[in-house]
Amino acid sequence: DYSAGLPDPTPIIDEIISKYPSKVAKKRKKAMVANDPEIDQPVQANVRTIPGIITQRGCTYAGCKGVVLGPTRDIINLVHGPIGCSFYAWLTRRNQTKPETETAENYMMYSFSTDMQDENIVFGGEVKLKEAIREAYKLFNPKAIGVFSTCPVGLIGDDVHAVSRDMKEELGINIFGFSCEGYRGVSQSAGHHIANNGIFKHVVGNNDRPREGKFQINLLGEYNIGGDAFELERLFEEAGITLVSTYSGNSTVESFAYSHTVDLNVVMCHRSINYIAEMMEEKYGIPWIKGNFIGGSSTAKTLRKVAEFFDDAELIEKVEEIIAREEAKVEAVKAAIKPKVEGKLAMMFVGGSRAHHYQDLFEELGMLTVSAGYEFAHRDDYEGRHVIPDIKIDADTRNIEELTITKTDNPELWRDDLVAKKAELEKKGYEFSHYAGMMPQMKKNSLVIDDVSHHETEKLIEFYKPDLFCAGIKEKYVVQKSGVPLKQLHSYDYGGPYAGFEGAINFYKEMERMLVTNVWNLVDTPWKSEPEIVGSMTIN
Ligand code: CFM
Ligand code: HCA
Repeated sequence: DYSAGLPDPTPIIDEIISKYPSKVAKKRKKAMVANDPEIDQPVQANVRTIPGIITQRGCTYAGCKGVVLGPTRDIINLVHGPIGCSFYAWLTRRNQTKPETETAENYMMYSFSTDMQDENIVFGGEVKLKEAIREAYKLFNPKAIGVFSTCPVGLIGDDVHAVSRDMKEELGINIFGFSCEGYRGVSQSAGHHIANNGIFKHVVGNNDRPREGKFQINLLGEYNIGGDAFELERLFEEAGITLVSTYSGNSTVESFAYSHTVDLNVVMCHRSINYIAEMMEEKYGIPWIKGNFIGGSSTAKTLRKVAEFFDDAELIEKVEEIIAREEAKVEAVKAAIKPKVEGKLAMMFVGGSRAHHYQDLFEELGMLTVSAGYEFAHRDDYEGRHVIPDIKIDADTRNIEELTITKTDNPELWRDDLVAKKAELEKKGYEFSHYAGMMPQMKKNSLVIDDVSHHETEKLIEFYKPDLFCAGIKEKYVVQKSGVPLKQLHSYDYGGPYAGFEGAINFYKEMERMLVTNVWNLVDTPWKSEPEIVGSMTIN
């Protein structure tokens, strides 16, 4: 019972790292912080995982191909590499899409790969890549093809950019490559950056179509996992806000090409897409604000922020009407479920934004987050500083292409009016580009851990005996075998949507289903009652 406050977790940290060799212990300790929301404390983040430690992290290719470009339906995402890299990045994330018509381009049900073989590793794979591009073009006649590099591509030196340029010229469609080899960064994060730079360079700004609608926004960092984006689209549409493009849930590259014509960017997952927001601001004068649609009150707050930006009486009234109606539904379900789950303890170790955003939902239910961390976020995501990312080169991406952003040459497109509006609102105390991180929101003495390891996960469960652990598929069954239910905050365990008002209702019900049950008390590890089988192995 932590109702009187959480205990200082320093002894827990010390015990966790006591199993490590001293050099490793020293390094891991820097990634663990006893939180104090009142003070700024550094947390080690975005550094290489120590070899030998079982991490939750994925690779740079996963961040580029799977995460950022994966949900975009009208581009052929061709993976240059062994077949497994393409197969395992194919819709496992549960990103949904809804083409405008039955015949509209949608390649998401296909998995494209050059299926690299030993021969290509020895003699080079560029010829095979060209043939694959020609074949895809002939079969599907797409408007764009993206080529994604897997580890072997960088190791053998195939030039996906030169191949893409040649094929673009030969076929006359937009073809571009990504140097997103899995090993390029320390995690998925480098892949986000590479993807953002590539889309910005090759797609954004290709179509200066005239404005449509009075209030135009892009939603950045919303990937339509389990249908989240559909729920948000519903709200924007009713409010009369035109959602020009989403990066990249339920998206098209066609819409990316004119996404620079909006008035405002609303950034949901800051970690994966902040680069696009910053580049659009620098080149086109489009301001961005941080938003969060996880939780009923966060959704209401973000909708109000958007309406406030447009400063239009009719819009503000409409948004308030939607909030009042939807919040009544949310409140009714919450009132029924909250008493059953209040005071329960949660832990969450996921990605680069959900481990923070989902804390809002738990807070709404009166649950306490005792420990949390990201897999691959950067310090700003934890500490909540004002973010000015280096958009030219990032140390963690090493050989990333240099991308120099300058104010657009076309004066029509540089939005002086928006820049002036932003300045005016800033004077009123309105915060732009400000990102409130995870730590200022978490309770005193909660334990923040970056890139948590398998050993640390087991220890945390022993210490805190949480009622719920939130992570991904690799953690799920290990945690459940220790008698603690695990909710996947990546794929939502086949559920969702969890964003917006309807999403909050779905999530509350899911918490009731998972937490108000005795089944977990009945689970015991088999080795407690049966002796461990100690085998011997003979190698002939
Ligand atoms: Fe952003 Fe995401 Fe996440 Fe992410 Fe991911 Fe994901 Fe995630 Mo899995 S973009 S950082 S790289 S919110 S795929 S939709 S669930 S780790 S917390
Ligand atoms: C990724 C994708 C992932 C993995 C989820 C998990 C996702 O990082 O490559 O480990 O369960 O959301 O699908 O984050």
